Amino acid sequence: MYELQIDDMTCGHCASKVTKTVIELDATAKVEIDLPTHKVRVQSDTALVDISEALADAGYPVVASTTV
Ligand SMILES: [Cu+2]
Repeated sequence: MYELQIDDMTCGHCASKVTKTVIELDATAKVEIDLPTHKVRVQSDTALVDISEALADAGYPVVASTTV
């Protein structure tokens, strides 16, 4: 599981865009969003670097990430 910090994710629209971006990369991924802290938890076999790249391309750069 990855924990991503995405400061530019500020509303429900952003949250759904972030979720959609990850799901497009891995349809089996589980995405959990905590909007107040701008944190995203992702359960996926896709490499963290690929997820981060896709999110940056979608306009939501990952400012910090950890594998938990
Ligand atoms: Cu938004």
